[in-house]
Formats: sequence, C-alpha cells, structure tokens
Amino acid sequence: ADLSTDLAGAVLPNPLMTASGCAANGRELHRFLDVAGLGAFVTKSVMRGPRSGRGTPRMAETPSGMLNSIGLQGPGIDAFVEDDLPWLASVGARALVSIAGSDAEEFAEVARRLRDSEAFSAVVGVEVNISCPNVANRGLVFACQPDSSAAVLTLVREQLPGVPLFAKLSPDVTDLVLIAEACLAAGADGLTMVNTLLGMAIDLDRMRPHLGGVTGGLSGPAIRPVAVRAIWQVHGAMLTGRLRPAPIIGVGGVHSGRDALELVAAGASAVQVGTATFHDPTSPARVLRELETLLDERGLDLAGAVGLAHERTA
Ligand code: RRO
Repeated sequence: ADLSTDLAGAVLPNPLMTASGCAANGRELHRFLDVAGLGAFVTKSVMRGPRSGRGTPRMAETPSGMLNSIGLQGPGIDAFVEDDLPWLASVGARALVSIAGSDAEEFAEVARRLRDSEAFSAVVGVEVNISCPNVANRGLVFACQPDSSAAVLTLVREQLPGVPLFAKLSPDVTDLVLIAEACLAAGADGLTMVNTLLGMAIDLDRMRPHLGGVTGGLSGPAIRPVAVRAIWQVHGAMLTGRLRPAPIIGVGGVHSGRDALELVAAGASAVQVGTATFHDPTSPARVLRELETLLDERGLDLAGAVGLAHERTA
C-alpha cells in the first residue's frame, strides 16, 4: 500500500507520528526507535521560557488509561532551538514542533524564535497546542472558545507564513466543529484531534487526589472512542461543506494497526501514538506495519482509506 500522506503541503512517507509530550525531544526514544523512520516526530509543547511543570506525583495509571498533570515542563524555546531541533535535524527526523503559550503573544513569540532558528529546515510543520488541560484555566481560555483559539492561530500564522500549521484541539468542548471552524478561518492548515480528556483519580489509601495537580489529562484506550467521535464530527462537517476540507491528524489511545485504521476511517490522514510508547517505545513502528497489512488486505492505499467509513453509514 502507498502509505504516504500530504498534510497541507507537509508530504510524509508514512502517517505514523509520536504524540506530543510522550517522547520529549526524541533522544531517549531514538535509542529504541529510529525517529527518522516516523512520518514525523512530534515534540513536547515548547513555551517561551524554561518551566519545571507541576509538582509530583503527576502521572497516574488507571485500568483504562493514564492521567498526567505535567504542566508544560520544558526547556523553553531558546534551548529547544539550540539543542533539540539541531539534534532532530542531525538524525534526519521530520519535526512537527508543538508550541504553547499563556497568551496569544507568547505563542507568536515562540513561533518567531522557531522560524529564526538555524535548524528550521527540519521543521515540517507546527502543532499549535491550544488545549493543554493542565494550565491554571484547564484549557478554557483557548481551545474551549472560538474567539481565543482564532486569536492564537492568527498571530502564529503571521509569524510562520507557508509553514503547515495544525491546531491541537481539546475533546472537552461543547461544539468541536465551531472551534475547528474558527481555527481554520484564522489560518490553521489542519487539526490535530484530540488532546487528553480532563479527568482525575483518588488515592483511597491517603483519601486524596492521586495527582498533585488534582485534575489531569486522560489518555490511552479510554479516550480512543472519544478521538474517533471527534475526528468523525469534524471530517463529516468537511464532507457536508460546513467546514473547508483540511487534513486531520488523529490521536487518542492508538495501540495497534486496527486502532490506527479506525481513526483513518473516521477521517484522519495521519495518526499519532502516545501512551502506548510508555509500555513499548517501538510501538509506532509496529502500528505502522500492522496498518500497512490491514490496508493491503483491503486493497487500499492510505489516502483511499481516509474517511471511508462516512460512505458506509447504516
Ligand atoms: O504538559 C502537560 O501537562 C500536558 C499538555 Br501541555 C497537553 O497538551 N496535554 C496533556 O495531557 N498534558
């Protein structure tokens, strides 16, 4: 099967990516998995300055998925462009750089410093993370509101003309299509769906919340149906003409080729693997092999499978 995918001009040899936050800058992962073999390596969201994130404990496992309250730990954009991006370039990785900010101006500043960096040629696109669940406002300022989402995308677009931009959306919104519409109108070329779902767990031995941040983002198998639903809704809105056509990068609980194909059939043109890499860092490569087999069995190329289930509703 032809596995190549064209994400708004970012042409990738295959659709498998890491999910933001799950493999930091890629160095550790690269000991187990050739990051240049991925369609793209997605970095942890980078902000203007260095941040230590929330207090520990900030990860908790549940039987259905994982909770995190990392709180945007990271080196900041200057260290990122000096150390991390040149390393990704040196190993031949295609970098999809995730950026974040506390306000639209911070997003724009991060985008500008990224654009001016020497290793920018390794960047195949930018994922604009307007949906972190672990900031003080729990993502409410950006990805839950069309206006503020649009304000961020507008400023980032100005800084990065011609660079494929993907808005990363939260599943914790009432009308995802409305947010998607605002992001696309403001200059996003595509959408990444979904970020983690707001959740929490209680430690019954101590009778207190498990996470230092109290609430966290739920990832893993529990959110796969949420991702399928979100991708379906937004791709469906593109098919009816309510939204202009734009590539969707699917993410949420993908552990196997079957999971990946489910997101593709709902409308995703690429698939990210996140939580599964914690158990097995080679899982993106395995998911890709399994996806290829499933497409071959069905006589499909990747492009032909995108959104295919929309043609076959009962
Ligand atoms: O750093 C985090 O706590 C975090 C981020 Br930025 C995000 O977008 N999603 C998530 O689950 N955790």
